[in-house]
Amino acid sequence: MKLSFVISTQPTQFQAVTFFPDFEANAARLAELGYDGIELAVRDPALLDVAGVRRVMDNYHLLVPAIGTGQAWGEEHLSFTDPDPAIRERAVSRVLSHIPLAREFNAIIILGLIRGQVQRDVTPEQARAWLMQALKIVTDAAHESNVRFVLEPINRYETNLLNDVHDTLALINELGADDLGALYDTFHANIEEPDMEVSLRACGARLFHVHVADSNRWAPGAGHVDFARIVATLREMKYTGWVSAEILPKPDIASAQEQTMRTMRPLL
Ligand code: LER
Ligand code: MN
Repeated sequence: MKLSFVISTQPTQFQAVTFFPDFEANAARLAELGYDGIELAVRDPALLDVAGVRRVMDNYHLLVPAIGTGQAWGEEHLSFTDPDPAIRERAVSRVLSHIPLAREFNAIIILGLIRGQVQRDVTPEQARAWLMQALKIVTDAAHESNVRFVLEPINRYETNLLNDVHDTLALINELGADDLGALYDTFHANIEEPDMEVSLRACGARLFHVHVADSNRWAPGAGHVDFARIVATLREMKYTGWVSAEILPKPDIASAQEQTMRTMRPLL
């Protein structure tokens, strides 16, 4: 399994995807620490110097396993489930604009908070139907490009729509697109899942991507998640994909990156 670290390419209020103004210096540092890649959190691909990112990644022999879209919600409140059809359409267009970027880096696209929330005066059934519609459009559009998506269960304090693996898998299976899988984030799972190992196994072949953070969203090793058990389970599942650290820069970013490497590398 390969190890990556999540970095935002644009300033963000979301603390677990630290924005590094000097992307190159940070890529150099992550490469030196032994990371295999950088997961990019990209609010708007139109604002990204794609050739510049490509040059830096190639210089340091780093890959881009995944591209996050959550900041389009965090910074602009775009979502697939907004009652306003114009906002839903903008959210879909935005994610469609992530497809060429994902293709460029052979990366997966993460659909996390961009799904939105069940808003006031909207039924959960309606929100789910809007979400299905959006997922259908983006997966259909990406099919020819061979770009895959992951839907991420996110804990109840961040959204009221799809908090656990069970509900997320049900929706993925109902859509039935081969190129939509699940993202398992140990931080969210530690809050929502009765048994982290059981829910991880339940993802089976639908598990396309993994985020690691400890119970406090600090680096693995700083809380009480049992990463040895998680990785052993991934191995038994024959998971060969990426494990990506999406963590708070605590006590500071350099220590968090080092601690992630110290904890995760021997297990992978
Ligand atoms: C994203 O991967 C995530 O885990 C959320 O908490 C925020 O988007
Ligand atoms: Mn995550």
